[in-house]
Amino acid sequence: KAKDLKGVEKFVKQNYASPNVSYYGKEKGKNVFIIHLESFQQFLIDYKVNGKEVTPNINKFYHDQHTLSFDNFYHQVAQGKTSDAEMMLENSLYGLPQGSAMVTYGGQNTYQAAPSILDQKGYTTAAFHGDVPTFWNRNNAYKSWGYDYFFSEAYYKNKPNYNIGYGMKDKIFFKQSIPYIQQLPQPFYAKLITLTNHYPYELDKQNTDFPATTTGDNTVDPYVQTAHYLDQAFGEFEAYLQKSGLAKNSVVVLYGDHYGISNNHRPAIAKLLNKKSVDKYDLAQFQKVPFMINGANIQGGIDHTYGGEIDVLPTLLHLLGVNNQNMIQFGQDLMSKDNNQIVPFRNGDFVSPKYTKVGSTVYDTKTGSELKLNAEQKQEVAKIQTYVNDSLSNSDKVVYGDLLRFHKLPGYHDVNKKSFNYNKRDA
Ligand code: GP9
Ligand code: MN
Repeated sequence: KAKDLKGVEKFVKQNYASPNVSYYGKEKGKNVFIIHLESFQQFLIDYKVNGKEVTPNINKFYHDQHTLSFDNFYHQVAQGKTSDAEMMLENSLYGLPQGSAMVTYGGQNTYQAAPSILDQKGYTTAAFHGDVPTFWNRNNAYKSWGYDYFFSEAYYKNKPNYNIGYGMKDKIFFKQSIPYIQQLPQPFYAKLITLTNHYPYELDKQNTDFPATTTGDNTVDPYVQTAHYLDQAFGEFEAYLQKSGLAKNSVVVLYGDHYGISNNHRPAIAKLLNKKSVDKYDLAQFQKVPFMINGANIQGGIDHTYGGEIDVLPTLLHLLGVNNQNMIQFGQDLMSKDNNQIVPFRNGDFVSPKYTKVGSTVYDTKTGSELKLNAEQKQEVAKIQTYVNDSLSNSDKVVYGDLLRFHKLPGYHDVNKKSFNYNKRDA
């Protein structure tokens, strides 16, 4: 019901983080590339096997003088995995406690998502992914989010050796996406979702030129090999962006959607991190994924702000000079001085600069030691917990109740889902 929106609006307003003047509108009108790095964890950055960097191209991008890179950025997905990440990135709404919001509510709900917001600022919007369009209900959710185009499997030439593991190989995917990108009227917002670095981390012989790790866990050890392949694929795409001149008038966002190595592999994780063992604190910190924004007008560097996927949309909108003050978004601009640096996980756990809470245990984020809370600390933790719970439950209210259909945004009109057709038409 419309009145359910009132409480949600109040929460969002109270937690609005105003833009940072040194970033607001800095990349106004630029093209945007969102590059979704499948199962890519932060620990891979600058990680070496036998003295060799796993991801030299991504590392170079990470340290570029025009890349703002976050090293305390966490994925916040639950069962919806990739789809939860997409939901957060494009809507600043959380996935659901069970299942996938994109599957259950992607088609029917009203959204005020990145593609439709930018579309109404003159952008062309397109999503690229080498899988079938029905996976995670993308074909319906993307219409609700306002994507003009969705280039999925049928748009890509396929041969038997083009696939490995989960689907189309990333190098082929990027290469074949280029002709479509070249046809997009500028400015555009383009999201490219990679796939090869997906469990079970399979690669063909010709691409296996990188050593596996030697933890002895067969599920874990090939992970760096597919990550290395993904890095090469990104390197080739980045080279195209430079050569074509697109890099100069584009913002390139890189992010990892979720963990690749699940918590079931503790002994292997310990070996990878060069530790004797890992506890719940270590596993919480192991949920870090990369988040980087590159743009010609961005003064780069490594930023230690604590944040997560829910924060990407407000951050990006401010960088593009889009006012989100009246929008229902649950994240906060990571560049904002008002940012509260609380990272809620879907199960109610959280990370903040001071406290990391896992189940009923609270750790000191800086040292990793378990805390016996004094009265003052108890109060601080309770306050953070209230924010976490309210943030998740208000977001859920929006999704379950389809509340955005009642939320009128000045200067914005609802998406006409019927105006999109993602079927491939023969040329
Ligand atoms: C499927 C791909 C994988 O198209 O995006 O999703 P995941 O299994 O990582 O959630
Ligand atoms: Mn994924």
